Amino acid sequence: MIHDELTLIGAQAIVDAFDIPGTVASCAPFGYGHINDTFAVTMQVDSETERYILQRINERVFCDVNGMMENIIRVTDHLRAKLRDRPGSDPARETMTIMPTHDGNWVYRDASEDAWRMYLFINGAITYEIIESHHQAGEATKAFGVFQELLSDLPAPRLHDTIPDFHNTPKRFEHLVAAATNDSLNRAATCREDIDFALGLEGITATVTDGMRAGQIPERVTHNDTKINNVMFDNKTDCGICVIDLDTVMPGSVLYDFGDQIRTTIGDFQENERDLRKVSAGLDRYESMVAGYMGVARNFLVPREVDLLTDSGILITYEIGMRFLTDHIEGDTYFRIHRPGENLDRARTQFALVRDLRSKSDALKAIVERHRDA
Ligand code: ADP
Ligand code: GN1
Ligand code: MG
Repeated sequence: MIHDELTLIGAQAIVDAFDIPGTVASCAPFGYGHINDTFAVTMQVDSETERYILQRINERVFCDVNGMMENIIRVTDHLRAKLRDRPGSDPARETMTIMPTHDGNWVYRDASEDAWRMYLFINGAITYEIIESHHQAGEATKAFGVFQELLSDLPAPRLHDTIPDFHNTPKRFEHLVAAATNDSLNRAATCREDIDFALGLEGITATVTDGMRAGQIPERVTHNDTKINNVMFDNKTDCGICVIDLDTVMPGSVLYDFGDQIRTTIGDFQENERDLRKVSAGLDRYESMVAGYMGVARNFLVPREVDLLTDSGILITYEIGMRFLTDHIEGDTYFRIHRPGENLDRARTQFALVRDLRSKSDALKAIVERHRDA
């Protein structure tokens, strides 16, 4: 079944498994995620309506659904308990709420064995593919900073690694080399310059992994997929209210989290932008991002993490560029595409941003220095 093909009848059959009231009034594809199939479901309950998010979990990407859901339950329970103690917070809007099935599970398996889950819809809030102001940039980085801080005392045991080696940049590099060498679809010739660009940066791949191994960069509970459309903004206040898409919350480095925010927030262009002249990092935008993040994270970051904040943006943009390029060469089996060649376009956009960030690195690092101490 493809993403657009969930009929009302099909949706009702799935929704019936969940412990929520009413009948399905509408069900439509929702959002721009690359991995799961997401639908907004409106339930009619007497004369009222209530919305939910229904998702089919991509099990080619998330092989251990139970481990992933266990992580999400532990993380959202912890966030909810801490938010309840914060005056003025509304846990139902500031963290995800998972709806159980009638038989007490977090996932329903349909007749085809597809795995489905249901979240409460966060009303009165929006996600952006491209933000509209520096204010929103600071709000987004702050929201992820608060998320990291609230999870810093998550009790043991260690969370499951939902995707092992997710941010192991050297392994991502090796995967690209293998894909380009095998070249089973004969696509490498169409992107030789892009492959060469990626190969030329091998020297930076281990910046974070080596630092973690050496104990200079702490392992923390991190989100690992902090792109801008994974934070919701309140419609009225324009504040970042809820971090969503918790599938990759697991042990990691805050550097990859801040880096992916740089990648998706520092400019005014789409991830698949073909006009590479538009791919430019804004220094004022970065100032807002760093101010928003450091206002919270200054309390817990170690000096080495602050040193590497700007480099983390270069590193993860490079890493994700390699992942798009690898997927293009291997036949687009991982990231959802909407047109042939989209993964190659996405890779080229990432590499253009890597070039731009590297050329502005001194100015960007000076911004971090200005915000290092309160
Ligand atoms: P993916 O893993 O495919 O990226 P997400 O979980 O990020 O899927 O969901 C895709 C989009 O659906 C998000 O960018 C957001 O716009 C919307 N969304 C997800 N969860 C909710 C929610 N609980 N309330 C409102 N919108 C949501
Ligand atoms: C995927 O799920 P989504 O669309 O938020 C991917 C991220 C990439 C991102 C690139 C589990 O994120 O790692 O950075 O696409 N998620 C997974 O847009 O691979
Ligand atoms: Mg997402």
